[in-house]
Amino acid sequence: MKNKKQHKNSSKTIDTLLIENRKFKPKDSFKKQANVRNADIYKTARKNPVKFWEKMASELVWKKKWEKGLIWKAPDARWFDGGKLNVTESCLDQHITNGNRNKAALIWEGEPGDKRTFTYYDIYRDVNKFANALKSLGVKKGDRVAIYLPMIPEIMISMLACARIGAIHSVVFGGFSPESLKDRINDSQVKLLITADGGYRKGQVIPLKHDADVALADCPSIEHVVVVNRGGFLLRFKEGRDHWYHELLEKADSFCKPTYMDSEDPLFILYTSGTTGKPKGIMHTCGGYLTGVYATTKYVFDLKNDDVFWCTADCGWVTGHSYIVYGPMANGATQVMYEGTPNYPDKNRFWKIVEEHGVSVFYTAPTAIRTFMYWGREYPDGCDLSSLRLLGTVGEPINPEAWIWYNEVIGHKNCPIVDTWWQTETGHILITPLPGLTTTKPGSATFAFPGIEAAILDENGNEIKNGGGFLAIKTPWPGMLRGIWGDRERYVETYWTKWKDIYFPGDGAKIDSEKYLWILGRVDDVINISGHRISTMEVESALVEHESVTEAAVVGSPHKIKGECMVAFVTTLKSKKSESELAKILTDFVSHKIGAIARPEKIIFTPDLPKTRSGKIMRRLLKDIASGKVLGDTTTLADPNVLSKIKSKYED
Ligand code: 7RM
Repeated sequence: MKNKKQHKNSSKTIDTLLIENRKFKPKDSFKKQANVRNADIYKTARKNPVKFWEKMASELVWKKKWEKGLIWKAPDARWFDGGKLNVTESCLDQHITNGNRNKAALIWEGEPGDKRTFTYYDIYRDVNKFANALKSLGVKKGDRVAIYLPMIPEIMISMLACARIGAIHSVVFGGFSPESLKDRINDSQVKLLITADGGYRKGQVIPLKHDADVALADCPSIEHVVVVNRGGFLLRFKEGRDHWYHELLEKADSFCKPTYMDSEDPLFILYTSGTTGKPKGIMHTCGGYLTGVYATTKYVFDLKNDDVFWCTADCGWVTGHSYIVYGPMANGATQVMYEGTPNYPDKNRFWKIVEEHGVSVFYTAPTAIRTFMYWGREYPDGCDLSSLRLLGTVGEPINPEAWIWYNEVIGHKNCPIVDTWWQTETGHILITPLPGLTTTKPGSATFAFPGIEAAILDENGNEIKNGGGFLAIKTPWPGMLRGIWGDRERYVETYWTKWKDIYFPGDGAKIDSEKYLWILGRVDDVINISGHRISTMEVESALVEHESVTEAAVVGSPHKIKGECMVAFVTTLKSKKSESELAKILTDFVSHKIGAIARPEKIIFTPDLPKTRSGKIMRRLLKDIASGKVLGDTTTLADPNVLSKIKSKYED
């Protein structure tokens, strides 16, 4: 741990990363007990990655063993081809007979303070019953089921119940607007929706069923709606279409024979933002995905039988799919799930939960860590965090200052930190330390997981051995996306055209002289706000839908807590409203169209936008303004005067 230099400017992640050279070795006490203790794992996996993954797959429950580990015809992979399985047998059935039957699978806390604990048998029983209920409502293998629920145990049960019968789930984050829910339902022709009367957030009830009803006015493919009774909030029911979850469960048989799937059959769709206004339905399959999440959960989080794992993500994001539902359950873990916000009723809520349930492995996002830093260390300091033994981060680059704080204030310098890089598309962690082996550097996700080949390439596909470029994944991996729902062309175009047969994740990165990887952030029109991917195009198209807006350009700007935030530059029709009134109207409008997470932080009204002579908006220059940078090349502007006007307006 040389060089104790303090980094004051935490927002300048990229600059800070350049001078970061502190190192943290795993402690002997951790190394001795780690699930991976021998660095040969990297060598063995590199020699024969498919064999490495086959070994991991063989630890899962298969109905029929695969014939071929991998068939790769870029950009299409078939993992464990010919194999048959139902993922719920690995996640549930095996635990009913292997000694985990009465083990706590899920320790849940609602935001108001209500608590429920489910053993593996409890989850198994409810999943079986709900799977039967879904069948009785006509859901068949391959049908799509949307899930629009708060973070309550039923979200996990619903996902697993779909998997039990081979239905494809599409979880839509509860914070998304009715419009967003509608688009996702219609894009994949969803047959049944699972929602709740409401859920708690920040002490308030989020009226999910009400919002779902708004969406469903325009969703002709929906036949049935199942409603979980979360809080007894008064509701309108549509006769014949709407059903109570608890009533269905009461009537259902307690065993549902699993539907056996081909390894390559779809398991779920999850929508994520891309560079256009339309979200992409990322498709994942059964055998490869489960193998990837199982292996990474076991080796990255070092899970042991008596660990208490808490991943703070929402199941509406891929992190909740992989590291709440499928990875931990396949490992037979005990987990904590929490419904609400970290500051309800007070800013110590997370640390109270850690203390009360003895959380030992904790996985959260850098934006949350920066928020905790900002609130002050008295909140964690007031709680007993001695049960923690491993910490993780995901979602965005972590600035070294936040990393050090996490290590000292939460980990008491006693917990390795795993900074894990991956995407909705990758399905599972691809770049990460192995906690018992890797010497970490704050801000670096370190090295590719065994069996993964990552590199930094330039525009032409030449490898960069020391310095910056684009992150690339050179060989297929089991949890990789198999496509975008209904859009083959976009799949090929987005991920597989930059270089030949090499996956392009859309992130900039650098590699240092010791081969450590440093992920720097998106290089496309996607920005990362609090670990959530938001397409600037999506927000632009929402803005121009408003009657008063003629043009809009949205760019990312550095933000102390959120990592990035959105700044919208808009031109409007003449209006009697003041700019602040209009700004409020427009932020509410975006929130209504997409969801509160997509709200612009700032709206700048300008009579004109900077354009090239051919009429293209030069977002790059707006980004420079919004980041307080020196303006880049302005020679191609049609009217250079526009910029100074916008600039002075921005700095107001
Ligand atoms: C899991 C998840 C993916 C994008 C990805 C990156 C960024 C994620 C890290 C990270 C730096 C990390 N899926 N990202 N993890 N950047 N270090 N450890 O977040 O599909 O929602 O987002 O997030 O830009 O491309 S995601």
